[in-house]
Amino acid sequence: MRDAANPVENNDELSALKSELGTAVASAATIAALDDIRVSALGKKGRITDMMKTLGTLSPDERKARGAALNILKDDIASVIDARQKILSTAALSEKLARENIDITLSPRPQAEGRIHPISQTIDEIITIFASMGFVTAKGPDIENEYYNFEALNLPSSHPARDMQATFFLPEEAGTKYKTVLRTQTSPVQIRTMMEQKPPIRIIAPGRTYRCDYDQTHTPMFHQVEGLVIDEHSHMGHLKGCLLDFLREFFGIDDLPIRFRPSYFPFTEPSAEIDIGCKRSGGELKLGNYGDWLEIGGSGMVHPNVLRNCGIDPDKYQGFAFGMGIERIAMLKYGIPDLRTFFDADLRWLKHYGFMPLDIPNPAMKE
Ligand code: 2NM
Repeated sequence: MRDAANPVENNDELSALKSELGTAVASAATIAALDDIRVSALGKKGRITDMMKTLGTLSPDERKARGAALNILKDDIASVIDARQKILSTAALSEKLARENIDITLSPRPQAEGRIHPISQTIDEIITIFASMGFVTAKGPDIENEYYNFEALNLPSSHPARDMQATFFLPEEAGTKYKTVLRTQTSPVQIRTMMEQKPPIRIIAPGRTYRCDYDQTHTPMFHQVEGLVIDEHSHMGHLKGCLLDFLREFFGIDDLPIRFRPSYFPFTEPSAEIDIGCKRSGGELKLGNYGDWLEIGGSGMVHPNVLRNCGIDPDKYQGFAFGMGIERIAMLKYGIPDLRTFFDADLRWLKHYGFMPLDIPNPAMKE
């Protein structure tokens, strides 16, 4: 006898279909595979749907019995598929969560707070511009002795300019001919280079210098860049053109004029003070071709005595040298009003005037 209470189980065809679909559902490994089974059984052209379409050909009694059985089968299969779907989607979620695991115990990476100090930025710019003009950057010790810092530069110990420079002396060492000093300019780097290398020489020496001086416009440590060219034919015209090209590039002003004023340095002859064009109005200073002048550095032809001191024959070789204060040109370019703030280590100041590591070295050099 068939179980009249279970119209699917007591129908061989429907119970076989139910168990076939049940097995297929149980072994579906993915949601996509399960969807295929759902479509093949319950979709528009699915097997159970097809069976329902044939109900119309049956007698009313048969139709009623088979219709009820098919509905039960349809509901059974749908709920088996739903149950499997829940299992598969839970598993898929767990797998995704495991795959996308983030270690929240790691501390977040902080935003970079540091800045490049305007002096470092300015030195980078100076090196970049002079490099494009064929200058190599030379370095030397901050702690020097009086020979390299004075004597070789044509400043004998009797020379009054030695006192002018407010030198820092280090404690004297017994048996040394020359006292140890903090270099008062970067020229000893040029002296060492001339002693070590043969002309042609074309260097700049940017770096720290020290003088015992402290007021609105002087700090005991400051930065200079000095340049030196030694070959057989360089002259004042080359010096002026070289400084003109550098200063126009550095300040990004195409028609910036420069002017040489006669001056005196023991290590150059002739010597010239370098001025650049500017205007002053209402306490404001603006660089450019406006008729007024601002001193920016010193320069000249290297004195024959200096060449001789370095083992270079002044009858064969000659050349020019120049020097500038780095704080000064940085203040002019970046509108920094107070020298002493460079060395206050004030992080708010640095955030305002400092540079990001990837900033273009010189905004005037974009192309
Ligand atoms: C300046 C002004 C003029 C200078 C001279 C030399 C050397 F070593 F070749 F003699 N180096 N730098 C020089 C000349 C520096 O700074 C205001």
